[in-house]
Amino acid sequence: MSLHFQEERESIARRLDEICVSYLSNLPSGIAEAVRYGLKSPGKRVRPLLLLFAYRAAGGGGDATLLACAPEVIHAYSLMHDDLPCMDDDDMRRGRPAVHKVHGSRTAILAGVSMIPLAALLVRDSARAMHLSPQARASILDALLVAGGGAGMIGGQLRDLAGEGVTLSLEAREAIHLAKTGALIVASVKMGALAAGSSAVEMEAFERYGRAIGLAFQIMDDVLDVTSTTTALGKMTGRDAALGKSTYPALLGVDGARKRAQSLIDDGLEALAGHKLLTQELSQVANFMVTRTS
Ligand code: GRG
Repeated sequence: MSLHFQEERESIARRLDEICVSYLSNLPSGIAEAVRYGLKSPGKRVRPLLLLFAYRAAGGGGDATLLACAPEVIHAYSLMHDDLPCMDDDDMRRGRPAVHKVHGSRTAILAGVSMIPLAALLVRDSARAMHLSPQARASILDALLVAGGGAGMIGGQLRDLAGEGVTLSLEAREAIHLAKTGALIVASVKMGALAAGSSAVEMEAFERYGRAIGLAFQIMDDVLDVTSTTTALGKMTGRDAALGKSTYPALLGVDGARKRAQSLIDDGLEALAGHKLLTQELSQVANFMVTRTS
C-alpha cells in the first residue's frame, strides 16, 4: 500500500477506533467483533480521503473526519457481503481471511446490515458536531443513502452478478461500474463539498470529477485482478475471468483499459480545474487511484 496521505489515514484510523468504542456497545458482542474486524482491517481509505479533500477544496475548515468515516462504513459492509459464498465467494480480503471466514456467514450478514444505520448515525452526529444546517445534513444523508441503494451500489452489484457468463458491451459494463463502485465514490466527494457549502455549479464539477475517477478506479480494479497477485492484492486474483465477466481488460485489453482509466482521470481533473477547485490533494488522490498496486 502507498505511503501517500499517511497523516490523513492515521486521523481516519483514530476515528474508526473511536467509532468502534462508542457506537457498537448495544450490539451483541459477536456482531460487534465482526463489525470491528471488517471496519478496522487495513483498507486504503480512498472514500474518506476523497471526502476530506473535497471538503477542504471547497473551503471547509472544520474537522470532517467523523463524517468521512460514513462512506467507509458503507464500503466496509459492502466488502463483507461481497465476499460471502452467495456473492463473489472470496476467502481473503485486505490480506486477511474475509469476515465470514472468521465469524461465519450469519454473523457477517448481520454485522454488515448493522453498518447501514451506523453510517446514518455518523452523518447525524458529525453534522451536529460541525454545526451544519438541517438542509446540508439532509443533502449529505441523501447523497450517501441513494448511492448505497438500488440506484447505486446495490443495483450495480445485482447487474454485475447478472452479467456473469454474459458478453456485455462497453457501455453496459461502464453503467455497472458507475453504479457498483462509482456511486459511493461520487457520494464521498459530494458529501465533502456539501459539508463545506459548495454552490450548485461547484457541485456539478465535483460530481464530474467523482464519476470520472470512480469509473477509472473500478477499471484499474479489473486490471489488477488480471495483472497482480493474491499476495500483493490481499484478495484472490483472476476472479473476473473465473466468473466469466466482461471487464474492461477483457473488452479493451490491459493496455487499452489502463489508457481509458488515465484519460478519465485527466477529464476529472479538468472538471475541477475549470472551477478553480483542483487542489494538490485531489489531484494526488486521483492519480493514486490509477497507479495503486493494491
Ligand atoms: C447482500 C444486501 C447485500 C448487498 C450487497 C456486496 C454489495 C451489496 C455490493 C458490493 C459492491 C462492491 C464490493 C463494490 C466495491 C468494488 C471495489 C472496487 C472494491 C475495492 O475497493 P478498495 O480498493 O478496497 O477501495 P479497500 O480494501 O482499499 O477499502
